[in-house]
Amino acid sequence: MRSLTRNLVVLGLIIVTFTFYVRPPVKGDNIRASQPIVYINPPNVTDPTLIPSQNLTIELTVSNVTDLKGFDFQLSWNSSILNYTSHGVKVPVESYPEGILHDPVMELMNQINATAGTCWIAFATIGGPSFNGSGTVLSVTFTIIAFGECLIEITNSDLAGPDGEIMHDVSHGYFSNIFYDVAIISVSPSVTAALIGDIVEITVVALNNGTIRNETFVVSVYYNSSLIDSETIEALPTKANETIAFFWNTSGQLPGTYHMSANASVVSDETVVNNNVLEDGEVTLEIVPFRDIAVVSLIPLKTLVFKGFCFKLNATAENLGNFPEIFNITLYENGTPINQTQLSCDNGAATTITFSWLTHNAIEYESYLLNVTVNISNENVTGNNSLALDNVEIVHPGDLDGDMDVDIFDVVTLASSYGSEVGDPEYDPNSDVDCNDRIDIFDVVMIVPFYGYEKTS
Ligand SMILES: [Ca+2]
Ligand SMILES: [Ca+2]
Ligand SMILES: [Ca+2]
Ligand SMILES: [Ca+2]
Repeated sequence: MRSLTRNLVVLGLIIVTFTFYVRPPVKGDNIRASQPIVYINPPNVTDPTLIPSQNLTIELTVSNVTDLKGFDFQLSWNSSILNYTSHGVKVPVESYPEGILHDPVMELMNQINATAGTCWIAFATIGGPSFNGSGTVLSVTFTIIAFGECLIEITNSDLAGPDGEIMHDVSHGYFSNIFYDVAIISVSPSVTAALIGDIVEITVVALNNGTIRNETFVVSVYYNSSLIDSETIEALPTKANETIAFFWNTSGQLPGTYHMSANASVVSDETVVNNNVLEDGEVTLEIVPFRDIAVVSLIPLKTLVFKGFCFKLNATAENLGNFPEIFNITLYENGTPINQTQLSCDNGAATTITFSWLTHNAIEYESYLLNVTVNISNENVTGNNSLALDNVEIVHPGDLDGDMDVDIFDVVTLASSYGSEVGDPEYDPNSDVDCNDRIDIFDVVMIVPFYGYEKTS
């Protein structure tokens, strides 16, 4: 039973030792501190900023060794990515305190094949003491000449002591400057301001900023946080960019300022994602101006107009457009402008103005055409800009019934509304001769001088 246990322990040790020594290289290998180990330092160089033309220096290091008298190492690397520049063997420690082996040392092999990407070094201490501890064996400097990844492989590793081979672990190095990165580098709306309903073109430029892989990804463009459209970019080569035109139909949007942005979908293994979104450019949308002022009513305050006396009419204009307007409103007598004023009116609102027509030069018992017209520039609808009062008759002062004389019937007509005011049922605007909204003795007195008039021809 004891013999079986001992045999199992020995077998286990053999398996463990064998595993440590011939274990295939693994990227990012962990280093075992308790065993002698030969490794590349730094073990894992993954750095996308190491672009071609930059240098990389690695070291071959022995750690935790006892009774070391000599070594024989061979390295290999991918020479299409890493181009050998120089190297230095760090023996003995008397010359290189960070190195290994004690003086005197003999160089058995010190050979670089830059084209093949290989290195072979073998040194031994002849007659000197053994080396114990840790130290650098070799430093190699490369010039990076391409994007890619490769192992810096320890293809042979022999550590020799007085008793022969020193068992140890081996850990290869790894280099990569590969990275995957797509980005939006420009978002440009074609205009900074547009009318609602316009089509706004937005030009987006996307970049494959990665090092080795064609990228297929989706570019989406947004106004504020709302999607306008998406498009897939197929197999964009590394370091190439592509320009896409998007078209934003602004129909139905509210007036205001909108922020444009674009987004590139994240590709696999992408690490830099903050450049996948770019907000740039604003578009201010404005309402399409619709301008329309209309004269919607024209109401005379009297139906009979005494020559030489006042005549008033109320004109109401309405703003049927979509923003406030200031405009002229004009009263015409038989096509001749006789009174004009300026009005302001909010959209959707109406304004009433009272026009006075002075009739001193009018001809009695002739008909006049009065017309009120509004004018604004660039108006969308102009057919509603005028209203007319046809056949406005001028009569002799006092002829309240319009029968071409001034007699008792006219006086009786006035008397029937005597004492009334605007708003009273019996108020008759024709009888309010002086247009002061009240029918009183002054109105009577004003027509008395005309009593007895009769048109003769
Ligand atoms: Ca990115
Ligand atoms: Ca109009
Ligand atoms: Ca009369
Ligand atoms: Ca009056």
